[in-house]
Amino acid sequence: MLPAYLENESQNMKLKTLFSIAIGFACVYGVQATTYKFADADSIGVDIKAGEIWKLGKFDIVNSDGTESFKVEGYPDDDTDQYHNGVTYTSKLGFDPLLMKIIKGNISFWFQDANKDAFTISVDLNEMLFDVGTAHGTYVYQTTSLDMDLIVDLQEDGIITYSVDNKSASGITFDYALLSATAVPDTASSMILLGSALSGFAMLRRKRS
Ligand SMILES: [Ca+2]
Ligand SMILES: [Ca+2]
Ligand SMILES: [Ca+2]
Repeated sequence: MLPAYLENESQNMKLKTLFSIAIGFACVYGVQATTYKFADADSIGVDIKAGEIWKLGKFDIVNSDGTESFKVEGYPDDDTDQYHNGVTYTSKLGFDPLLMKIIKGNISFWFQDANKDAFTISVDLNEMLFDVGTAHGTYVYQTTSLDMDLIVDLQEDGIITYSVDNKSASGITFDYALLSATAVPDTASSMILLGSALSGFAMLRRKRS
């Protein structure tokens, strides 16, 4: 058995190592301009009749919801910039609402109208209503950036729900939905974590002395 003071020495070494790891962790989280990319790719494939509201949409960048990825198919390929035909989108999960902060994001929806008739669709993201106006045939709705309400909604739990209200006189097919978001480390909560690690360390010291 080791003399008591030697045991204490090795305990101190361990604590010092822990301490410097905690500092290193805080530096990585707090100083570097790390960004995280998240996405939820949803393959929908539902027909929504005239006047019907489809309410099952959910973007989730924390947990998987069944659709891992989709490839845009059956859209005009003469305008790839608009329809992204042939492009595959894959979910990237793992957002942590406590440790990360959403800074921006965007949403895309793909719709088709078999008859090429004019139709109107509203996309409802919780309380947010987007009127996409009158469209002809194939339509892609895309926001360039999430607004503040949506960012707050997403930040809270990594989830945004959406529904589609088909206000046109004919049926539509809702093919795909995509959410992309960018997050950065939340320095404030990292510092709180470091703070509790430090006070734990201080308590250990007091207990042993
Ligand atoms: Ca989803
Ligand atoms: Ca999905
Ligand atoms: Ca939410």
